[in-house]
Amino acid sequence: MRLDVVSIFPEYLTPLDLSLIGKARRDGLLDLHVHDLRAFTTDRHHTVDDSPFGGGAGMVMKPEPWAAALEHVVAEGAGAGGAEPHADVPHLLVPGPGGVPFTQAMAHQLAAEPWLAFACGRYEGIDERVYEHAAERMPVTVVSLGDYVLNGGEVAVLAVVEAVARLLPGVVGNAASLVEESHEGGLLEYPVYTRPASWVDGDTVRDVPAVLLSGDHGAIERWRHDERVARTAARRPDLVAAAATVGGLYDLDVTVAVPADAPELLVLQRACWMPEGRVSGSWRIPPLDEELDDVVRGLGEWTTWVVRTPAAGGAPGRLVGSVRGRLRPGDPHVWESGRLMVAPDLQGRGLGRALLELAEAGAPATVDTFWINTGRVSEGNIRRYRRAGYRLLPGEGSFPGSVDLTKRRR
Ligand code: 6GU
Repeated sequence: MRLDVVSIFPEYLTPLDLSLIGKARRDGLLDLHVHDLRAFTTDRHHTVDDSPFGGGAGMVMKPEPWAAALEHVVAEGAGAGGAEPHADVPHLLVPGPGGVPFTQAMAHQLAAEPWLAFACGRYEGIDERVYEHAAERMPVTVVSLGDYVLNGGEVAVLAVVEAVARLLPGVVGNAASLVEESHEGGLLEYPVYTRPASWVDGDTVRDVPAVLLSGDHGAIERWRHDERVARTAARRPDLVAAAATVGGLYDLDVTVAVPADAPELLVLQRACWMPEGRVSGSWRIPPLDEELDDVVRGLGEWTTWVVRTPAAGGAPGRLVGSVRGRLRPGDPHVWESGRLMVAPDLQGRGLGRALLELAEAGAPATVDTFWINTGRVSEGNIRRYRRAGYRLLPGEGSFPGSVDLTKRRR
């Protein structure tokens, strides 16, 4: 990937020589070029700013040096070729507090591009005509790190480059450490511990949670999942609540399932898969074969969303629907959805469709294929998945008596 950064403080970007990003540069995975905007001025004083038309505080960056700098970047980069062929023009990113929020999903999108350029503004901003000039020549995106104000775009470039570069193949050693992280899958990371198991911290003894020393991998996974859910609810209720805005689910509470939901989930899945068992003549269907322990274990292996009617009179609402999703183990490109269920008395109102969309929305940006499985005899399900854009794969599905369906992510 080629990266160009234009700034009046090129030294601000020197941290990009360090650590994994520096190594990626030395390994030839990142081809980073930093340009001094003042090199593109024509006056003796290398002036890059002037006072704003219409009055007001501060200074505005002049358009001409920016146009010259961008022209230089495009000419140099397009001629470079290099080990990796890239596009004729870069995708220009302009950091600023008025931009679209930079997210992990955007980092994944940018990581797929061959050439990014960054225009670091300072002062009150860059003359608006520079954006018009650039947009006639290349894709332009204004990005913001969050709702606060920095003095210039350089710190944001450090953040964006690090977030993007670490997603490139070969930059971070362990691919599994990428998919497991905070913000992938919509939940924050679980807490981590290392030796000593019992830390004598002055007068206080601080022990690592016993489950982590138990050697019971199922219990450890469940504990970690519960910690992620609890942390997300406490620190980022917006991430849990985001799910609740999906169309068709309004008026219902959507949450990520916890083990306390398992008994109701078990009852609902038995009610929902009973018809399939009757039609197929077999009760050896996983959702009918499970006991409470199996359902609890499933909560550790998948992100499961449950839908409840609103709580009333101190009583929790009724669990009326659920769906679950996960990255296919070992394959960050495939998102598996399953256990889509709607209480029999609420079927036919679009709730199932909304739940499927909810599960798909939980997929991280690495995902390019959605996968789902249903009983071969479940013609209604197959029809509904087809309407949602899935195609039936030929032959036997992943379980006896089942079919697999997939769709490309848009
Ligand atoms: Cl990307 N740039 C600047 N200058 N300030 C910011 C920002 C970016 N994100 C938040 N504040």
